[in-house]
Amino acid sequence: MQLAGFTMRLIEAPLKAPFITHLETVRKRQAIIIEATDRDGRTGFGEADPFSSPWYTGETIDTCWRALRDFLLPRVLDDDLHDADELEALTRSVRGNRMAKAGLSQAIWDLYAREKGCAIGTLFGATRKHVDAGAVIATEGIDTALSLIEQLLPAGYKRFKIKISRHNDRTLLDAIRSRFPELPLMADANSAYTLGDLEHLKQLDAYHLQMIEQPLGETDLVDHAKLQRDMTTPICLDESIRTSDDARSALALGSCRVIAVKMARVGGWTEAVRIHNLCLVQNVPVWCGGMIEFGIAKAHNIALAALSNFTLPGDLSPSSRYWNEDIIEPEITINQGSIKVPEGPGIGVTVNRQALNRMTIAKTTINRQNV
Ligand code: OSB
Ligand code: MG
Repeated sequence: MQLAGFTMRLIEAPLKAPFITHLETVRKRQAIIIEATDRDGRTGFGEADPFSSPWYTGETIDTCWRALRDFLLPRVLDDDLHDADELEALTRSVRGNRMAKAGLSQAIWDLYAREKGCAIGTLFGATRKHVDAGAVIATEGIDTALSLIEQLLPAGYKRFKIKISRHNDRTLLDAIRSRFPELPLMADANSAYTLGDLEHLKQLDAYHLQMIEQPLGETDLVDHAKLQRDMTTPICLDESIRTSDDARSALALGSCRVIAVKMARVGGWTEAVRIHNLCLVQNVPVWCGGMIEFGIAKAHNIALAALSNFTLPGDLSPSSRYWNEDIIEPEITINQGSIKVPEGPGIGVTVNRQALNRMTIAKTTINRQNV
């Protein structure tokens, strides 16, 4: 590939409803849209999805913007990137900043796939034509949670994930299980517990959850292994898996039986696929995690979830779940709990430039000559 430059846009839009966890309430979402352009004028799009404050990972919109503008994009434009596969090695000298790297990785791979005229997932061995949709319930109050589940049921979501914490877990799960005894249900704790809560956590086995996501510390592997030995509910790791080395360690220690793969958390396509492949050979199922993302990252996620070991429904929902208007055309839709994997070149959807411009609050362009 012959890169000409990048345009970064900071966008912002309100969520239809607040996204509430015990760590933070998100009301409006910002993201960094990265557009990579080659010398033939073709473009590829990526989306970096840190939050405005560092509640989920240590990165923020500000750190990401600077990592991209000052280090990652100049590094890529300084060198000749012949093949998208070289991106990882080229940016290895920039430590961490995985959410920034994920946005860049998406832009480069989308452009590369468009140059080749193929759907992005096929570059990584994706085969699925449809992926299962999963809903995330992140609200406050039991009645709100129950009515939201009720409201989402007709769309056919293949699983529901409820955010829990130490103070609401039992009452919330009791209420859901008495109203929906057979609902395919899992819970995400976002590190709300410690191993000191072992006896309490063992009681959650009674709710036959598909899994419990990240119950303990956000970098822990050892305590999760102890907890998994004492719980029948499978543990799924989210925050603790930042790299394929983390995944390898977690599987060696027995810290989990499932892994949530998030491109944003692990630095992009290459590392996400590496974790997928590692889990595949060890017979550990994975699913595709969400970041309350806009359509560009969502399209990348759908393409990723089309790989064979994504056997569990992920946090994949239609554009209309969180947004009044998305930045892609056509928007992502759900049909009987299923989302069609776009077949066109790259991520297979087009950026709606009018919508993108309306949401843009900052913009910068870095071309090869002004590096
Ligand atoms: O912990 O899985 C999480 C969203 C943002 C940050 C962290 C998490 C989430 C989700 C996914 O739960 C929500 C979604 O995109 O549908
Ligand atoms: Mg999670």
